[in-house]
Amino acid sequence: MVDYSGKKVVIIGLGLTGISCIDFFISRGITPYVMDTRTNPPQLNHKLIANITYHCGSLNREKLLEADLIIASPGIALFNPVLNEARIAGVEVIGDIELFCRENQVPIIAITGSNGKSTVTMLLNEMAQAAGWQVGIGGNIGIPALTLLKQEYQLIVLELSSFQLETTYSLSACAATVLNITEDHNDRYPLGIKQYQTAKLRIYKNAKTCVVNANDTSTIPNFSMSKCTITPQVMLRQAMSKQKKNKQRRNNCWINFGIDVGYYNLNKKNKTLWLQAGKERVLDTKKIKLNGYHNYTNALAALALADAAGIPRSCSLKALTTYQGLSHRFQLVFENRGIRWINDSKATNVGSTKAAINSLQVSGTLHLLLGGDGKSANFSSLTKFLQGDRIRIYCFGYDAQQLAQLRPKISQCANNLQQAMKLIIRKIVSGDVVLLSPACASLDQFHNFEQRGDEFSRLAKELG
Ligand code: UMA
Ligand code: ADP
Repeated sequence: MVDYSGKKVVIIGLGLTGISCIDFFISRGITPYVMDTRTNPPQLNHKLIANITYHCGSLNREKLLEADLIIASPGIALFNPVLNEARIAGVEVIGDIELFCRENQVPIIAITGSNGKSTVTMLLNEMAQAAGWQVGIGGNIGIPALTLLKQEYQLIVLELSSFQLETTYSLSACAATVLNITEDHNDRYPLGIKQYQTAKLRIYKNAKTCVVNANDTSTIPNFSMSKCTITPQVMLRQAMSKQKKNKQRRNNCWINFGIDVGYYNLNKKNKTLWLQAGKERVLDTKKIKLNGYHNYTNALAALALADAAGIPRSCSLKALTTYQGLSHRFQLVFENRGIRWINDSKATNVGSTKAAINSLQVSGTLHLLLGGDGKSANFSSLTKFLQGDRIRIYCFGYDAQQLAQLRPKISQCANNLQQAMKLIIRKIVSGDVVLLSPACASLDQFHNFEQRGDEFSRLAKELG
């Protein structure tokens, strides 16, 4: 247990993370100082705040410079000038995951990536439970990691965002993965995708087994994401051989998964798609409850992590055949008169919307709802997924106009989701699919992606 006694601790952010940090320090006899840039953060009424001094509406420079230790919530951009000033003045700035890692003694499986983190985290939860293990899950999935210190576990599965990894130094996972890297959070990474990638790759530091995506070389360290003239296969070989050399130095193990390539791979044999581990076919994908190619790669990654953590293979495979997936992720919420309504509200970046379109089979027309806050994304790579005359696009929210420009002739703009869905209802016929896979965050018009997904589902049932 780390001794923080006598330290002046400042916590920034009065959200889920901030509350869990306040609780942690109080339990160790330290009263932290708390600040939040919002004037009236909702957690201000929390019982833990009762005896705590706080400052709201801005960052309090004086208090930050006086501190010994600053705990920054993931929502706080580290390039904030005041925070930078404190760092330069020698104040230690860390996050809740770092606090957790310094205390934790239980093996950790750590998961990051632009998409699929929650799904893979939940799959590992199911796999470990199928083996009868006491397993705890936390991190970006919505359960602050520090709350996991309150119970005994045999295994902890952490979903980690790039924001959380930026302030983490002591993570030492038994198995870690970067599932994939596609553009996201441009508003937080002014230096571009390389900066975002660097944050994500921090997950491998000290990890015993590193699980990389053979189809996505940017998940492999020492690999430049800048334009390259060699083929992805050659790039992958080079990067993996570099890793093998590192392995001898650092005694860690590298394993890969992918479609058609990788140790854990998706393989077609006699029209059947199999999950394969090495040379062995381990599961017919028809038995997997989750839909879509992207979920098959999630299953492969989960299997690789579970094997590395020592979960019996038979238990992991059983979990893959029973787990139904989380709400708001490519979820069929209503079907009537031959029309399917799919809620993929958690698709908050371009990569996840591409995965949804790739996984769909539509006999009629696809009515695609795009919109929200794109977080400064460049949407142009979506265009090639929006081709043909069997697709119509309906845009809403902050980035509606920009999204409609991807294919102006088949796009319509509306003020909000409800109006956009009213436009759709006049046109749908049997065989069509209505897909909410917005490629944007929801925060411009909703509290969160769950509220957006719930509104879609409600309207689907009401209108459809
Ligand atoms: N705040 C400031 N100044 C800022 C930004 C935030 O004072 O510049 C304050 C807010 O006013 C608020 C508090 O900080 O009072 C909220 O902190 P936060 O935004 O860090 O959110 P938490 O409630 O602590 O939730 C965080 C994660 N949120 C973010 O990373 C933005 C949650 O992930 C995570 O579940 C939770 O910790 C528990 O670990 C959410 C998320 O959107 C789901 N993650 C992003 C994503 O998945 O794309 C990365
Ligand atoms: P995350 O926690 O990283 O946001 P989720 O499992 O919650 O990931 O899924 C978020 C979105 O990404 C959903 O729209 C889902 O359908 C999509 N998705 C899930 N796995 C993948 C993947 N491997 N590649 C691309 N998109 C994915």
